[in-house]
Amino acid sequence: QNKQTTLQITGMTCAACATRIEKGLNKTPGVHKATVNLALETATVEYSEAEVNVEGMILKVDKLGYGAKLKE
Ligand code: 9UX
Repeated sequence: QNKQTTLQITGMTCAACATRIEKGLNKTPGVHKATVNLALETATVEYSEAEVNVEGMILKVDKLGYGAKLKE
């Protein structure tokens, strides 16, 4: 099942941070498409809920050295 969610990201300083997070999320199994908006500090992720969940995405962003939580 395809779903879309938006994460609130913290810790991004420059545009390359956004690219790093995008690449990392896009490499995560089950993520179809991740787009990071540096100005809004968000990541919009299209994913297959059978393969990955929000917790897994947050963990991935955390491993890359940034903070993430589900956007309110
Ligand atoms: Mo820019 Mo971000 O030099 O981890 S890549 S601050």
